[in-house]
Amino acid sequence: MPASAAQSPFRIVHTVCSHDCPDSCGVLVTVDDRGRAVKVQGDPSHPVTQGFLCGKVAKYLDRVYAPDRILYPLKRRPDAEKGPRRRGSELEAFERVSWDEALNGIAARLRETAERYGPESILPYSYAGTIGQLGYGSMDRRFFHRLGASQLDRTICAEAGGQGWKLVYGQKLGIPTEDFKLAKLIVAWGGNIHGNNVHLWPMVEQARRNGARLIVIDPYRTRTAALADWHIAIRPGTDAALALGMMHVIFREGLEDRGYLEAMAHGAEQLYGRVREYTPQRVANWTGMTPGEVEQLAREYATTKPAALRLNYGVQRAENGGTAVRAIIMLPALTGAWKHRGGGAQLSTSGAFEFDEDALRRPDLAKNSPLGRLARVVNMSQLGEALTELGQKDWHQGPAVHALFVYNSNPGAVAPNHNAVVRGLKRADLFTVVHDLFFTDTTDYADYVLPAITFLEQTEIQGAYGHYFVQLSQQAIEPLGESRSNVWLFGQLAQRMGFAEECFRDTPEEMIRQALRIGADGHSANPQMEHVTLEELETKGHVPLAFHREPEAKPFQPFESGSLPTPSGKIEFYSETLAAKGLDPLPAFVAPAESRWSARAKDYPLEFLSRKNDNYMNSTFGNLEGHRKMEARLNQGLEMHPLDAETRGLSEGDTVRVFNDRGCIRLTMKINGDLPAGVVAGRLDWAKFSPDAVNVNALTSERVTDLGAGATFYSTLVEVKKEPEQ
Ligand SMILES: Nc1nc2c(c(=O)[nH]1)N[C@H]1C(S)=C(S)[C@@H](COP(=O)(O)OP(=O)(O)OC[C@H]3O[C@@H](n4cnc5c(=O)[nH]c(N)nc54)[C@H](O)[C@@H]3O)O[C@H]1N2
Ligand SMILES: Nc1nc2c(c(=O)[nH]1)N[C@H]1C(S)=C(S)[C@@H](COP(=O)(O)OP(=O)(O)OC[C@H]3O[C@@H](n4cnc5c(=O)[nH]c(N)nc54)[C@H](O)[C@@H]3O)O[C@H]1N2
Ligand code: SF4
Ligand SMILES: [Mo]
Repeated sequence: MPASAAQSPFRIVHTVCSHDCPDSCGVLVTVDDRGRAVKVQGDPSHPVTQGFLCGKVAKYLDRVYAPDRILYPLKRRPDAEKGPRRRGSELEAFERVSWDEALNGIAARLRETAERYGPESILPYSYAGTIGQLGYGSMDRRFFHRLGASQLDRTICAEAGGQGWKLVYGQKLGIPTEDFKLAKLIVAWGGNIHGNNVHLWPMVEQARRNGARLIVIDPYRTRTAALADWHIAIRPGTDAALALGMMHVIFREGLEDRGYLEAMAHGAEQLYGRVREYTPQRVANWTGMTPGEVEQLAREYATTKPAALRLNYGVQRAENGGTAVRAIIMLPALTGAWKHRGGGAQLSTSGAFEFDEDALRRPDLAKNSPLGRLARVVNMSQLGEALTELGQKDWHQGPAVHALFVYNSNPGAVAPNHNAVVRGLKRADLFTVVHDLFFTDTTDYADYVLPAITFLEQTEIQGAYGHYFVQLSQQAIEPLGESRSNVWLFGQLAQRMGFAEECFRDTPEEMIRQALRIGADGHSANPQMEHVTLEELETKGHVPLAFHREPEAKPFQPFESGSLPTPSGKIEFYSETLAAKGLDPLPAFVAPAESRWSARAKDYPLEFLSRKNDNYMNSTFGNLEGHRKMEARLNQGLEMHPLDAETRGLSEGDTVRVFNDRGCIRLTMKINGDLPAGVVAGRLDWAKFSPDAVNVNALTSERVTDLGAGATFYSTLVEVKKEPEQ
């Protein structure tokens, strides 16, 4: 080692960004000799990270060392009411307690609740604050299974599309991210690549330098759409119609790949019968396109090879989102796009990572719970109902919810039907614990607030939903103050509850070995990870899955040939699984119950998109000044087409009330052509930043998607009126 390196006061630690983003970047953290992180940078050796980070995480030390981080456990003061607090005044509602006091107090209350109402009256609520394998679901699940608490159906993001994908292909695999650079046509369908999945963008740029075209299908002119060769501003919730119309044209013009269909697909004949109804004219009436545009898109898609679809999650936030995803992903099967490297589709690559989740989560512990079985399941996309109506409706068996344990999530901001959620959270008899790093819209209702940590402060193992690399995230710095990881918290609580099972004492290192099924020879026994060792992960930080080890010599082309894990072993256009449930086995377009075609539209005629922010991660980062400033430079407020503004007599800068029968939010008018007439948009922000302590989710509903019972954030009708002058 050169003398200078030996004496360097800095060390560089390989970590992994654990935010809920497809890119799962390798992040190199520079730590000084006092143990303080002084710099973060993208890992240049990671083929997808390519040495850069998004704008949010490039400023990550602002989050790690934010002055308002919660650094010790807190307990609500007896006289402090639950409810929204001004930023900066949250601490007034709490008193500092020791971890001992907090853990004992929580354990006692959980025990009492379980005895009095049954353990299913306790509801854990978590999502993707961290997507590391341990932090997302391990010790926490062990704890709640053993306790007999209700299980949470984690539907808020990806279930509709996930189920749609599995019905057609059996497994969530897709084009390797790096291979998008080989495509000659890229269609971003309901995905904001530039804003939400920025490490795919260099591949798109490279493809375009080689002559590829980029088409974006999105009602909103996102950064990605503004940079596209063709932006199709489709009406929300009409994607299934467009996909079926494209298939109509493809069959009509003989552009399908007969040989591929013969070998790989099930139900092509039936699909042909179905799509005959979807003429370009009818599809144009639904989507707002012209019939000529539907035809042009179908021809360009079917005749350009390789053609890559980047289908992201925008489509499946509509009520018919599961079917829409199903219909769209049939396109590359119909044209044989999977045969060409760089062709096919990508929704998520997560199906490729088969970590040993049962070993991490131990569902078998439910047998040791007072129930002696797995507990009932509550849908997280219906938290408002769960907190206010459960126990009163016969469709949800079991007791009302009397204790709520929130971690990895901020339902006070992100859950649909905000006002119902808040009514539930305000219940004086509801015992609420929140484990987070900041005072959020949810901590304002907590009885205990516990301090959590960032990905710099723990050891983790992580896959990805936007690439094929397993990564080890090493602890770069000590947890700040008394903050602690999810694994530590639930391990400790288990001790206080008197759970004797050995697994509650596992260390993160032991759990990483379990997730990887590390055998006596030091190798993983997981599918596609046979070559993975901890030593290699420690040295390199990232290791590709087996099928992606030699991408040039042996490229991975999913669904090019062979048998699939579907009931027929083929790509399923026609689903016997759905038929057996009495559902339509073929895709069809059904207009959402909240759309311009529904009766509700008489009262609430505008389709409302409650969108994400380019500089936040859902609600995460929304409290940081620097991130707020970056976001403020973009369009904020209520965005509306000039025609809709004119009919309502609204001008730029007016304060307006955006409302429906679920709620109302006041926003400032922004008139622009970034969305079609009839569609308006607002951004997901923290409720506590608005004067009325509500956010866009005051308008969204708890209605769920056709497949997977997911949330329907983008199927929402509203009306907009000028706020009367005071
Ligand atoms: N910067 C940033 N990055 C993120 C996130 C974030 O909040 N900010 N969130 C992360 C998370 S949790 C996820 S799930 C992913 C999501 O990544 P994306 O799927 O890209 O996310 P969305 O922004 O929800 O939706 C994409 C686009 O779909 C459009 N859309 C809405 N309705 C429809 C429709 O009916 N049809 C079509 N074709 N398009 C429609 C929206 O206008 C939006 O621009 O991004 C992750 N990355
Ligand atoms: N209107 C509208 N609503 C939406 C969406 C939308 O597009 N529009 N998007 C939806 C989607 S796609 C999703 S995925 C959900 C996201 O919903 P959530 O997963 O709840 O996402 P975040 O808002 O990022 O909140 C995550 C919280 O976890 C905390 N956290 C981070 N790391 C840790 C940790 O290690 N331990 C603990 N205990 N906490 C941690 C963070 O500080 C943050 O407060 O929101 C949904 N809500
Ligand atoms: S949020 Fe996404 S793009 Fe940004 S650093 Fe994390 S993984 Fe990478
Ligand atoms: Mo998400």
